[in-house]
Amino acid sequence: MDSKKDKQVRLHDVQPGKDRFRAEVLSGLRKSQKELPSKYFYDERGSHLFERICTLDEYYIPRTEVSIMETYVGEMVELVGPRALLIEYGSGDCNKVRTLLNHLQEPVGYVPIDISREQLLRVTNDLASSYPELEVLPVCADYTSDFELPVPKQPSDRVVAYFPGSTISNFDPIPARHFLEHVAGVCGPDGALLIGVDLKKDLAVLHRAYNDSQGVTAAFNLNLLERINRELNCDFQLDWFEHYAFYNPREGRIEMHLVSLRDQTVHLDSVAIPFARGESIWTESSYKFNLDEFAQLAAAAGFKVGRVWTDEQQWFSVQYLVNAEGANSE
Ligand code: AVJ
Repeated sequence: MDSKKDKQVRLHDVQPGKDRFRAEVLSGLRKSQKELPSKYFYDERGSHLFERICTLDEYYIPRTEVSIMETYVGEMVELVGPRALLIEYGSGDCNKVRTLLNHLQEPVGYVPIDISREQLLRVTNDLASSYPELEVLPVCADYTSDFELPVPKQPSDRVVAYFPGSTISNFDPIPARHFLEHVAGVCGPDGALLIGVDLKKDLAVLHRAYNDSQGVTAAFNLNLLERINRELNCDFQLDWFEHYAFYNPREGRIEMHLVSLRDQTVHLDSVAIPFARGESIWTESSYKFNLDEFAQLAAAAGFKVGRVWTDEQQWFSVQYLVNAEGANSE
């Protein structure tokens, strides 16, 4: 018997189709401030580039979050309790969840959700071999849209969502509230959300994190245009656009843009899209919070902050949110 084959996990695939991609690109490029949704960064190449960003010294998020997870995982799993169903939004390379899985008591299942199909397949097969007892139920989806979650074979005592990496930073305030409301609904009254939240800090540190010296973030940003060229019938000239990222203190967010270096016209099928020199496409926002601001956002979505763990410098936080009305809120 081929035991390797037995461990192959089955992927539940509701990835957004090409039509949706094309429609979102077109409507974004027709706005007066042109924009593209940041979720489309993560094709195969984009996911690789993001993994490289995560190894950069300047990009402090992953190592800070990992150190918080490793220091406090005992307290985290104690709050989660036994027989939990763990749902991860944007599982990426599935590395951070291993810290939790190594300590959780008899988790009944793990549902990683990610938009990057190839990466999801690759990493969930590895994960299933590392945790042969665990039921792994991957879902390829845009988790900002509605889709059905797979049901594990064993009943769970609690549904806990895991949303690391401060991906919540990519949402504008109102969509962020809607997303958290949705997660609160998925977890139910006894459930919880363990979430990584990036904090406000020295502006030079923030600036460097999105303007790394090796240009990996620039390549990650520009790859979005390359992907659009490749997957849609489009003719962006990559060297006529430049990566531009800055902190907007009024809005409390990093903004990433791609700035047109000349007057030019780009075509998507038969649609001509004019660019003036200096005009930008806004490709990503990355909101930074202080603890009060995030507690307010959580409260607006029906969550109560149960516990906050941070690093010594208070650069990053991992937070355990519970249903504000649920049994665990006291
Ligand atoms: C994955 C959304 C947390 O905003 O810091 C990294 C993505 N963009 N470098 C972030 C990103 C540019 C990242 N998040």
